[in-house]
Amino acid sequence: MEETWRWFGPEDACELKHIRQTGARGIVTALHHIPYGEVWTVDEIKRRQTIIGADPLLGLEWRVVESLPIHENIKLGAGNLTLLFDNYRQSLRNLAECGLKVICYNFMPILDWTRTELGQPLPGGGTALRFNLHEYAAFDCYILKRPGAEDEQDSATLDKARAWMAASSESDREQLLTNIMAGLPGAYDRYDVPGLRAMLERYSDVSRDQLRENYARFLREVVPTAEEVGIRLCVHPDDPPRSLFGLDRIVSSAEDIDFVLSAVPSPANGLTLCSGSLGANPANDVPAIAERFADKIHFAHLRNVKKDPDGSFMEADHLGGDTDMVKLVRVLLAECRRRKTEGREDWRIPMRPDHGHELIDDHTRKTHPGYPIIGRLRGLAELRGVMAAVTALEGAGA
Ligand code: DNO
Ligand code: MN
Repeated sequence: MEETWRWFGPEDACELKHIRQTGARGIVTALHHIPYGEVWTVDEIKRRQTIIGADPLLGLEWRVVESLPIHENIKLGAGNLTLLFDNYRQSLRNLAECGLKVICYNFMPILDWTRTELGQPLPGGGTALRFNLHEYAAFDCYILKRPGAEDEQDSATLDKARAWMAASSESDREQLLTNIMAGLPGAYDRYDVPGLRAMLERYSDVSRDQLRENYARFLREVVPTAEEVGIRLCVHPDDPPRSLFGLDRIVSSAEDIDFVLSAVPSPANGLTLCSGSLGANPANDVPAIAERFADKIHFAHLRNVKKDPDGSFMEADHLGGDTDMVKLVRVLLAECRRRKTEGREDWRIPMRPDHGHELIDDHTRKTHPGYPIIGRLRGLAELRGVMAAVTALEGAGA
């Protein structure tokens, strides 16, 4: 696999020279400053490429776009969609013209990855990201006060949620909102409580079937263009893979992925295999999902989670959670080998360590939540070891 590293752009406290020191050479980034729905121009794309390639000694190259975001109106099926589809197709053409072929996106309504806790202490002083069901429930039922939210929780969770509310200060509740919004990639994007309520209201009459249809329509509109220009689109699964705040999430299981890939069958319609996102649902057997959809995996996010019985989970060491990472890497490397034998140009699936713990002095740098340098470096180093061992045992060339 090709080692890559997510970089949030020139404002990222993780600098390009740091990335080179991790050993990764492929850059995963996006033009986060361009508002959702607008065209990524060739000029803007090239400007970013120039920055990434400025120091030839580093040998870095922009390899994966994460993400080319989908405007909320496309998910809602509302407003002037013709313009939004035209713009998305134009961005794809422009990216292809600049040599960018792997484009990750997601179809999560309103939010991106969602956690309630960004600094769960680890032995020795590091911290991890965590999703606590009772804190999520406290926010949904008693801060957001979403009608019907209490009916979705069992009584033990509601008791814990009420206890959390009783013990929390105004600033704890403000922090919970900040934590829930932390996954939005624009760094400064976030909704306040009234803003989130207003967005949820817009989704109130979008059923799960309608959301699926809106997604299928998006695929019908853009996949043919992607295929024509040689782009491999790859959807990132929902994180966590469950509905949140009454919003359906439709890329959470093997059945959902099958729906997406079958909606418009094409090599351009593929998957970002995110082991941490899929792995947060106990019904998902991540290596089996990877095996089933191997041919359509265009990008891999490797990380691990440790689940609690109530639906809470925390981000574990990359090799230490509930997903058998060695098994997963074997599946992915077998697919790389298979493609190589077929002479496919996409045989080296790009992978990146997805999220990492905040370790040692990571807290001194203002990196994006979930994306500290040392924690990810540890993850990449461990995964590199697994990849090297599997390659040595099962065949070179991947
Ligand atoms: C979570 C992360 C996400 C992901 C975006 C992709 O697992 O990888 O931030 O990058 O949702 O669109
Ligand atoms: Mn991911």
